[in-house]
Amino acid sequence: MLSYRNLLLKTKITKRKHSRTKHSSITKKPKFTPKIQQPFSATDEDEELEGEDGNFSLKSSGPSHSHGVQPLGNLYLSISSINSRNTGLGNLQTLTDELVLEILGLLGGTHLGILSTVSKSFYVFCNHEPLWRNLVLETCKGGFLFNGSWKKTYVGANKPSFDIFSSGIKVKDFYSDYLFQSWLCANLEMKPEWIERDNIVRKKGISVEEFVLNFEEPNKPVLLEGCLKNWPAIKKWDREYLTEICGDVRFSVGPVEMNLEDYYKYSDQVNEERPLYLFDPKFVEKVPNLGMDYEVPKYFNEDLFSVLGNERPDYRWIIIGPSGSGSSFHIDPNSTSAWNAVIRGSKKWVLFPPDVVPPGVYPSPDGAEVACPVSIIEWFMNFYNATKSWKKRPIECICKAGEVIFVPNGWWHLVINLEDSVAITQNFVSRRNLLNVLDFLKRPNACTLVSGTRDRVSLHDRFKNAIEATLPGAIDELNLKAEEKRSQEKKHSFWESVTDSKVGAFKFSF
Ligand SMILES: O=C(O)CCC(=O)C(=O)O
Repeated sequence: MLSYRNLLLKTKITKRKHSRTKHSSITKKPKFTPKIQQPFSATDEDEELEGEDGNFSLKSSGPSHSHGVQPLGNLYLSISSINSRNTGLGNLQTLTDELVLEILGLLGGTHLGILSTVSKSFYVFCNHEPLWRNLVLETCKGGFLFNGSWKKTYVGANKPSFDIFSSGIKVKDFYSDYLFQSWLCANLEMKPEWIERDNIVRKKGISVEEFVLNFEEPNKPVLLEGCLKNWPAIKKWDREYLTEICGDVRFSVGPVEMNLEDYYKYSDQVNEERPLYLFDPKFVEKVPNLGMDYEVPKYFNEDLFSVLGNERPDYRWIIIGPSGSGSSFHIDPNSTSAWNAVIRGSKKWVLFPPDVVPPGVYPSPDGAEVACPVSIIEWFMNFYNATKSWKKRPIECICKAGEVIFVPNGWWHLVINLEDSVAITQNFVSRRNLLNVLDFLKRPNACTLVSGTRDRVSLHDRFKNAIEATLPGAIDELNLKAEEKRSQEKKHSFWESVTDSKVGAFKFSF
């Protein structure tokens, strides 16, 4: 029986390279002081936890094993006041949990296995699933068959004669916020109130001109309904079809490459904080038939990076992932805009405009790195509520199969799959964001900021020259228009500063 009373949770923060590739992230040591969260208390055994703002439900698919780890707050209510986390670590107890895990991350599977027998504390730390996940990804690359847990997968692949306990041992009196939260985030269901807010503008059957005028030009998100009706993918792309047509082709899945069948076997069973996500920019080159099953919706036909031919940066991705997978807060690469079309499943989106950094997200001053909570669910748990009282509330929606969302350039966005999902996304440059993109590519730190291409520093010049050759005068024309717009805005804001526009009366004062 777990009794989670007075739970104090910390936000685990990870720092990731930002805006460089769509979905490659590097977890580094946190740089920011974790926030302390409100107390929780638990009622039922492993099924439901109660927080200040209501109940948290655990996934019914069988929560992964917690090894009995309890949040630190529970220690203050225990009779014994012994934390076996500390007694079992000896002099190493002064290290933070993150540091202990970082050190254990230097060990191979055999030593991790041996160390886990030293004390209850080492047993819990050495069984931390992300350690085994790293070992599997390092040793097997993408060639593994997931077997219920990462530890079992590692042992099955590397020491097949070994028999390991099928269910983990529960340790008494082990208190750690870090490990508890990691387990909790892997096993929590999304709460209904995190999902229900839907304030995006939805449009069906609008013309391209309306789209440009009302959404692309003012850089506002919109959800477009009904524009995938003619995509063969909508009818064809079920799991059976995709696995057959893709065969042994390997797709990018986080740091490794996997074939679709193995990836589906993994995603069927997985319960982890940040499930591996299939996110492949070369899917059409790898399986040309996939490219024939969809076409770019008419709103996004202008695709100026195409002037670079094969030298263009990555721009289209197939995205496949289980419920709970997704993309944590980021801005899209190279100042491009994007569309994301859901073919199967559904996705919850949270978007903030370029001038509002989402709570819990800390970009570095040059924008090259972003620190944010380790998992998407952790962001919801610890920061979503804060957005309710913000002046600039985020745009939110659920994008369902058959729907497309337009993500304007510079907007922060987070996405979590609410079901097993398949989607296509493309990033693009049109005349509306060409100047932004050129500015971005010219930044002094372009070599760290630009993504999706090897030749980061010269991309600006190559792109500009190719545009000038293909669309002579277009850049000058856009610059002129932008200049006119700026001076209009200046005039406007001067006029506003001397008048009270609401009542229509002058407010000169001397
Ligand atoms: O996970 C997703 O579908 C969202 C992808 C995304 O945010 C992106 O491609 O920038």
